[in-house]
Amino acid sequence: MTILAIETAGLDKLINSDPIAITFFIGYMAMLASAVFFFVERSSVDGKWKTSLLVSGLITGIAAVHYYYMRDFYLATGESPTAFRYVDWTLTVPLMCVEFYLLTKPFGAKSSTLFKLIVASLVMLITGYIGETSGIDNNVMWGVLSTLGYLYIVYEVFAGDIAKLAKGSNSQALNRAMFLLKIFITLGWSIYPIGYMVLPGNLLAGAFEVSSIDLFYNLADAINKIGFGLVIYSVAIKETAMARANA
Ligand SMILES: *C/C=C(C)/C=C/C=C(C)/C=C/C1=C(C)CCCC1(C)C
Repeated sequence: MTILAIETAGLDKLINSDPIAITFFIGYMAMLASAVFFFVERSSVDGKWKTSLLVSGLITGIAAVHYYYMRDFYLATGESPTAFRYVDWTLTVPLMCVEFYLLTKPFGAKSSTLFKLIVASLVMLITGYIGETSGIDNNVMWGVLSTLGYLYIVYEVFAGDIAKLAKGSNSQALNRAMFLLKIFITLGWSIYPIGYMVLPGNLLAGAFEVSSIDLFYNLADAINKIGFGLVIYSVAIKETAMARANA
């Protein structure tokens, strides 16, 4: 009886230490804890930084809710929760673009810059979703289209509007944050297309099991959503301390 109930709830997967199920659990708790942290820490920073921390809290909070559902879906079906995943990303990636916008706004960032970043991220995610759900014959082509959207974001941050505006600042804390965010965008975000390539018919099919796509995505989400938020938190704390010292 008990065993049956455990199996029905999908908990046997955890008991048998399924690494994917475990990363869904850890991901959920980590996102929730981070969201609480960023919301509470808003009171330690000044003025405009409160908005940046609010956005960090929203990114991790939205992810926490999606991880809650993704974890259940995975335990119940053993399948990858692709639709939940993409709904999460469609909300959180544009919010990460908002973080770049907020960081560079004091140096003249315009809403058109934010608009371009958001359009590029939507292109990246919509084509990626079609690729993941369209089957073996087409996922390479959609993956390539998605990568164009991704590369455009990388371009904006390294050489486009965001890069030019960040140069206008003489704040050491901001320059350091921009440096770290560039690492997140190039190395951290590149984990996603690598995960995508384990799909059948794609470049890494056979090298990894298809199910490992969720290991890649869960790892990447934890690094990028929480790490990104912490970088912003650290610049907010430093800039607040400086402003208070000069006051
Ligand atoms: C919090 C979620 C984040 C930062 C998600 C980022 C997702 C990507 C950078 C996804 C990129 C993809 C490609 C570049 C090609 C293959 C399809 C995707 C959508 C996995």
